[in-house]
Amino acid sequence: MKNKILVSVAIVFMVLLQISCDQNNPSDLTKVSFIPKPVNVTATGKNFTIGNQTTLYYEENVEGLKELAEYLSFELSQIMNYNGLIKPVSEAPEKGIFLTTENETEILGEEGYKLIIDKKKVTIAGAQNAGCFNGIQTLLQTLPAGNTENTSFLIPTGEIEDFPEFSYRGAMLDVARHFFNVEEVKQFIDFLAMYKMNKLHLHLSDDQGWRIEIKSWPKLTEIGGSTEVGGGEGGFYTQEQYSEIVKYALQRNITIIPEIDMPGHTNAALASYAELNCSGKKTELYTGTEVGFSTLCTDKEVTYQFIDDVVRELAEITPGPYIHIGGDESHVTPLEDYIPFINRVQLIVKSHGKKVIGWDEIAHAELIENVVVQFWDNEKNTTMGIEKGAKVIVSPASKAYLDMKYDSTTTLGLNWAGFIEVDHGYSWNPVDLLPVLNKENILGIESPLWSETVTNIDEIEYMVFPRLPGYAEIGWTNPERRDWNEYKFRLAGHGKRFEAKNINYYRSSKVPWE
Ligand code: TNX
Repeated sequence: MKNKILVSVAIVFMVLLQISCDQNNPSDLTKVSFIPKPVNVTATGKNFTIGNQTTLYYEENVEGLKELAEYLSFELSQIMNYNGLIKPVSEAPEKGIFLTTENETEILGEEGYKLIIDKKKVTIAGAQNAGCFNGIQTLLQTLPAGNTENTSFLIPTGEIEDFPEFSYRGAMLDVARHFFNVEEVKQFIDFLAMYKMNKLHLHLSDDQGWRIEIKSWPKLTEIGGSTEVGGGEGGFYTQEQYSEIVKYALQRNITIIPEIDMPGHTNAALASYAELNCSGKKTELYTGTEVGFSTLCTDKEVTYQFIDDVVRELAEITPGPYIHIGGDESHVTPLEDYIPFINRVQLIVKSHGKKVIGWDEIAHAELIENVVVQFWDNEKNTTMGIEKGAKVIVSPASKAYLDMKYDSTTTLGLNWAGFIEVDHGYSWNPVDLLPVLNKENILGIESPLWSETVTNIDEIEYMVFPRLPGYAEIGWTNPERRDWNEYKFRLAGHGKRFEAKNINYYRSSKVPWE
């Protein structure tokens, strides 16, 4: 009898303990603040426990799945004292977390996935590895922003089926105006990965700096890489370092798109090699922030030899399909020189097996097949590009530029395209930007961070957060399912994540932070 009472007391005590531990007992999957918002979420009202020993299984003999399991394991170890095993299996396990690409639902496409959470097991099924990666990001968002003292978490059960609206979901980092080192670029890549963005455009050259080693033209980095806006010491990536960035990005489903801006925005090259100038004389290095004053000499043969060498070396270390040729703001290149120049450069890029992306001005040229025009400011150019058969990446400066100030009190950033508060940055649809744009001719969205005023990772974070998740959602989620007044609460839920990751974010008053 005594024993029975003791047992009952113990049970009551345990239940009470359980309830008090589970004050936020997360049993409704539909209540999780996912960004970007998934296509379909169904809740089944129970819990799965991720413990510090939960095994990560992956389907054997699928290239890349082991690396994805390792990635998940690493991410778990950042939010709890995780040290579970990673194991290949030939069929679905009974429990644990299971990564697989055995997926009957083809409609999920290259990047879609199913995330099935039941009481005993979590299954992440991607049609391809990219889908598994995206499923991992969604799973991570079901977990609270933890720390390494946590030993287990409860997550709600249910099922998610998800795939993106657009295949190109990117951001740009200007490493030319201010140089950012490999570690900083990796951090930036992690920000994109958290929100399922899959492209990082690196603006590798401009008037103020040349940032990528070109072995056949070594002075580009020796001289052209030696400074930056404000006169700091600048820097550049060796080809090895660049490859390290490419690899790090690829492990996170992110393609690097390198940009060499031309014929304008080229003072760093013109200061490195006299022969690239029409005058035959080197220019001075430039550390100011004006644009539109420099040009390669478009009627010298050496210019094309130079471009051929640069594109060849860059193509060799770039596994992604694109090379970005810039083409913007070439105010001192007469149009009659600009057009044949862009025509010829496109063929150079093609001859090295890559596709061309250029800012919307390149639409003045005759566009070859598969060219992508990046709309940043000019409707006429973009319309012309589409009429010439190009697809479009939308980066409207007044809505998507990460270097625009939030409001008049923001100390970093510029405001030539206006202020971009968090709600303004979120509340638009790519297909409604211009009459010519539609779902078929839009490849996707990119939000560029120009770095005239941004000098270190803290400042990058301040301009990027909390706007970046919004751009990620515009790229991923169908516009009919997006609404600022609902999104703002989900975004608020991510404030704690930013804090746990020590991200220096802008605490916009438009967001009801928790
Ligand atoms: C315009 S956007 C530029 C850049 C500047 C940026 C500053 C574009 C293609 N060109 O050279 O850095 O504005 O916001």
